[in-house]
Amino acid sequence: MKQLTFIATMLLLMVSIGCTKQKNYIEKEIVFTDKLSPEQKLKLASYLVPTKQQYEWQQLELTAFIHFGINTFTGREWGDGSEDPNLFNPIDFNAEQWVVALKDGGFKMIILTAKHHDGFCLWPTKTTEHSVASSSWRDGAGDVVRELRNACEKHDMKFGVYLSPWDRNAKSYGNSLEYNKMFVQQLNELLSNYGEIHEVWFDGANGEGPNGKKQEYDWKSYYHVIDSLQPFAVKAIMGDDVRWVGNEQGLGRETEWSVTPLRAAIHEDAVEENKRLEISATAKDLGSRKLIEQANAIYWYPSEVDVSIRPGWFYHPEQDAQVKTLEELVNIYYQSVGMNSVLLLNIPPDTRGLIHETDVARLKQFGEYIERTFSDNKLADTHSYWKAENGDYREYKVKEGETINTVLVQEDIQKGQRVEVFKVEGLINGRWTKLAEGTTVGYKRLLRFDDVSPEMIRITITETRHGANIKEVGAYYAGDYTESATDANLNHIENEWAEVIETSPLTVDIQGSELKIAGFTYLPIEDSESAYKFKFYVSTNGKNWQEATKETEFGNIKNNPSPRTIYFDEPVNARYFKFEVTEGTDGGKPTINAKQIGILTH
Ligand code: FUL
Repeated sequence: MKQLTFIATMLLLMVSIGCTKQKNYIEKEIVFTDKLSPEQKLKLASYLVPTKQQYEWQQLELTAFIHFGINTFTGREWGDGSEDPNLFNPIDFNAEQWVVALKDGGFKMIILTAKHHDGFCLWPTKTTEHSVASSSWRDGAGDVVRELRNACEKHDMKFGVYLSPWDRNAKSYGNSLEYNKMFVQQLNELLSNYGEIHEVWFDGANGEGPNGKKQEYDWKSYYHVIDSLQPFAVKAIMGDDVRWVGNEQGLGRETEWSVTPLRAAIHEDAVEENKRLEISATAKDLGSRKLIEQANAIYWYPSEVDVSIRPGWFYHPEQDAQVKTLEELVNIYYQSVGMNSVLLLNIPPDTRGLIHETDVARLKQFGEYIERTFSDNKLADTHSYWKAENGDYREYKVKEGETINTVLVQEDIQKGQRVEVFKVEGLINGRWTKLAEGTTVGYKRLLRFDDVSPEMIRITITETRHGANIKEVGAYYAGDYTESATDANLNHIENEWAEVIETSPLTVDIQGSELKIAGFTYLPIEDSESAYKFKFYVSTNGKNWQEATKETEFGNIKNNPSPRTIYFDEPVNARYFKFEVTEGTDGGKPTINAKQIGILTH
């Protein structure tokens, strides 16, 4: 830290005497001294740049998540750790099929859930018996991590691991020292035995251990293991190289600064400092001038947008008709890659151990669409690099007769992120017309507008923190989509309980007479507290109730408010159901808050 403060002061001196050679850029972190004025802090912020591995990661643009594990076989989103390892049996498992499908989609890296919150390990770890080694899959000799790693090697795909710190199976969880030892050993195994690892993903979900004991994670030791064994891997989410964008819906920020005072969990004072600045991963503003003025330190901490191609992170057969449409995926692309972020799209393999045919086809469509659109730059001019001060602009000739609806701008982030406002105009019938306006640019910014056929386009850098280094400008035509969204049927009977915003429990006479029911569905209302823990009862007479399912929680529903389906072990005869919410997502008074509740008959 001390050394960085010194560098920051030296750099400032050099900047203020007009010396701006490339070597003056500072990687990853600048600690401000007390004496700096707001202007000086801002100037320093414009000299902050990514590390080599952060820059390489950013250039991948499209990365993929694979959520696969015991939940694939139980239908849950969050397993509770009590699952029988024998449930894991992907009879047609084929990692190469995953890699080829993702390659077709244009993806450059795959991150596998080597261990999710249920603690089940997809490799034969020495740390626990709760792993593939205890399953009948390949007679206990299988290793998902190894097979996926090999397939990635074969197809020139980068590889990363998700290792959940929260472990609902480990007996030691909550006994901080002991569990940290186990976690470090798991990391050691993954990072020593499977070749190069390009990203290590530590999830932020952190629950209570047995007896309500809370686990204190030893982040320092975890990072030490990564830095020693895989120094080129980026550390994501609870790590300090890659930041969670703040939602699981595929939504980037309109104004996305990779330079931010947001402190990652790696820093001991992270909670305190982020509180002082009133920021968190979900904040709208993470890098404005105002924030930088108040900051004690700033980081190159770029955003990663994670979202699933299906409503759930894990595969659920009832979501086969809810695979995101091409249009939805393309919108996500614009909102992530087009908003200075890397996209991390999840594609969950099914119980066969294969990526479902619908998802494979959608990935291919997506890959082709992006390739078709962005390999055809409609600008006639070559893109010379330019340096822009406030108000500077450049004009570019559009190829004759071409229609465009997207403009791309890229900053040379190896010289910092600087643009604060810019505008795009088109010369149409001899008049300059405004087409779009944006705030931050960063590594890549895409702006969309209605179809136009201008003779030229003009990019104006309206405001910049310091001379902006514009590396690339392009104009494209993004064509129509061939298919439209299909509405999933969440209810098998005619009745529908929609917009139920009532005090729990909700008691319902289903249709006036008894029927056989196999399960129920719950669709939360977005942006509002929803049910997290629940009980679901049925009755034939409205007086005597029986619990219809052992399931009692909608895992991860706070961050991913997707439709939930709960199937009972056996169908039951019932005329009434009673849905009781025992805990809400925000810990408030439990209310039903459903957009829709449905009853399943088969
Ligand atoms: C979340 C987890 O709780 C989800 O289950 C999923 O793994 C997602 C990517 O991160 O925080």
